[in-house]
Amino acid sequence: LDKIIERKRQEVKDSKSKISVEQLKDSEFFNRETFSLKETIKTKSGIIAEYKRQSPSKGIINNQISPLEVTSAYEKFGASAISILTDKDFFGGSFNDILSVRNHIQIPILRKDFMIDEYQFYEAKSIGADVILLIAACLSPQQVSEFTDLAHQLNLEVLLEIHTEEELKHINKNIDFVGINNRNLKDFKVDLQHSVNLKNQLPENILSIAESGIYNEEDFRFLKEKGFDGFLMGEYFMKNENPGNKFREFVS
Ligand code: IGP
Repeated sequence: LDKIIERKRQEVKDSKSKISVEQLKDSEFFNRETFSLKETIKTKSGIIAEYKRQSPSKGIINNQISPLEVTSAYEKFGASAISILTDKDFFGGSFNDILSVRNHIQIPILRKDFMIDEYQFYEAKSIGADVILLIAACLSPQQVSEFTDLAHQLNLEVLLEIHTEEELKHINKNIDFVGINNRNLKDFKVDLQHSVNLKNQLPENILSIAESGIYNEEDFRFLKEKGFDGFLMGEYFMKNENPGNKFREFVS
């Protein structure tokens, strides 16, 4: 994670020197009306289905099929939102993975990246995102609070990801969703029971999302029974030749 953050700082520095915030504000998507995951999480399957080409823990997952083909199937078969990785160096993603689908998708898109600088929030808005991820493991509670305010000014919803009891301190009343990562980002181990224990310590009435390592219906049903409102799933769908078909099977 430290390596990713270090690389991300350089990346943001480079982007800032090429494109100013003013230029980002001129993009065709900057002033669009966003879609709300707070709405679709209740009215659809609750699944945030991810387009993920590769990851540090798994290597290449699926680099053959286009974002549009996958995400339009996710939408058609009832996803509450789409998650798209935009990190290039570690996840093989790009802004274009969002840009190429934005005009074709009528549900929220989560820009999945490592947010460490205000500039990235303007960037997220300019490429057509509706929701952004804040990872507690790489931010202070103060940063979470400031970034949440900025995101809300831009009409972006905020998913705060936590994994430890210590990170419960990062939660504030303004964030829109708490995501509990079932996967430890340091050693990549998945532990669903750990997430349930953490969920039981959340403030009441906050929307909760179980993230990662949901690999079968049993995992899904277990987490649903424990009261999670949303489920972020990537690899289970993406490791198939046709992730959209896998999604359809899963929800039917
Ligand atoms: C999806 P999975 O195990 O279903 O592919 O996980 C998603 O939760 C995962 O990609 C993720 C992630 C992250 C990736 C969760 N938090 C933070 C990068 C950064």
